[in-house]
Amino acid sequence: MDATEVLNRVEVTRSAAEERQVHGARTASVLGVALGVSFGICFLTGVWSHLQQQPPGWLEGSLPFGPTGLYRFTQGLHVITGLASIPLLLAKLYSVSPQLLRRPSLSDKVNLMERAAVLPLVGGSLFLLATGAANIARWYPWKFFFPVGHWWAAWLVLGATMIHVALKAPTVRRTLGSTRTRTEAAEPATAPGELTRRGLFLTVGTAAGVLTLFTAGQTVPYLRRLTLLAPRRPDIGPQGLPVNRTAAAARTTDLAGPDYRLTVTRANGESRSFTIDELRALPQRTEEIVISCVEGWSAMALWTGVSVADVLRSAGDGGTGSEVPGIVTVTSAQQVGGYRSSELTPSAIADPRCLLALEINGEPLAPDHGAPLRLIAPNRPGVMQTKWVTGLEFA
Ligand SMILES: Nc1nc2c(c(=O)[nH]1)N[C@H]1C(S)=C(S)[C@@H](COP(=O)(O)O)O[C@H]1N2
Ligand SMILES: [Mo]
Repeated sequence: MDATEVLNRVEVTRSAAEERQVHGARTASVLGVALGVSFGICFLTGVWSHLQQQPPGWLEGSLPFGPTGLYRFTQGLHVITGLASIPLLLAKLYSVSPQLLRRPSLSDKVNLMERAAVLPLVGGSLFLLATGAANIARWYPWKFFFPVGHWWAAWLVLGATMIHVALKAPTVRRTLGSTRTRTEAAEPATAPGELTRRGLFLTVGTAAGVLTLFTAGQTVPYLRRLTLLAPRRPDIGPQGLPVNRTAAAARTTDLAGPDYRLTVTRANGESRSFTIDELRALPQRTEEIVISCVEGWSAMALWTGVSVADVLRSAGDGGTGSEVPGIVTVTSAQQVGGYRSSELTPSAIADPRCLLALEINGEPLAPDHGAPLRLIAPNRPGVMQTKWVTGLEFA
């Protein structure tokens, strides 16, 4: 047996001794892989949500309009995986706490790099999960604009994760790979009174499971009755639907009077206004469309109104000869605060289910749902389903 072989043996026995423990490499690897999966799904669905809300110039107008409930699915997953990541991350931090607190060795370059990446990784992940959870509880104890902070932190965490994964992949492969059975035989028993690895996995699994089960009902209809921990029950609110910003908060309470007008303004400044009766005289459509808030709740409703395409057609081309609009901005009577306007891409406008709704489930819209007119379209973040609509403006 030569020196390397001896060293290899020593390494195997040492790692075997570590592995059984909650602070060992195997525990950290399993939790790391689980976190990788949940963070990965959370990241991809988050990027998707961001692209829907703030498409960069080169993408604007070319995002697929998609199936009706696509955004409900992706954003539901985003919030579910984000919440499940909380116990996973806490367990992972607990598991690696001895290594985290150990002083980095200045001579070991790889170790230094690993430790340097851990700082943004841990800080960024805690920031993402904390701000995300506060956001769905609609608690904003910070000064920055949530989507922007959340977005850039996600990229920081992605970068740090890539470095971390590259450096840790050999450990994960070693601890979860085929050598496991050989090393496990040599594992010492856990000290009495110490949390076993199995115990830790059971705890974190239960926590993640309970959190998911009791919040997913805000978007998964079958789990509705179990929606005990989510901030919203999707069936509670005026006309059986939650409200994020009320009419009072948006100061639009007396909009639905006889003076109401919807004004379509062309790029050349020409405009055409519609009264409620004129809108009612246009072809009416009734569509079942889910409203999916970025905060993870969603609710199905039956909406009746006119399609945006019909309104634009009826407003005419203003003598410009161009029937096909580019981006159209939907404006509202709300004067201050976020989400008072949104943009419609040509593919959204082309879909006849892209509605300006006058009714919900057969009743005129309640003030809190955007009376007298609100936008509702398939596969669209809730923040872009503009309420109290008063204008359509060509870019
Ligand atoms: N003008 C305006 N429209 C708005 C909002 C707003 O704050 N102002 N909030 C949006 C958000 S975040 C959501 S989830 C939906 C919710 O619609 P609802 O209150 O009818 O359920 O409205 C959207 N439309
Ligand atoms: Mo929302």
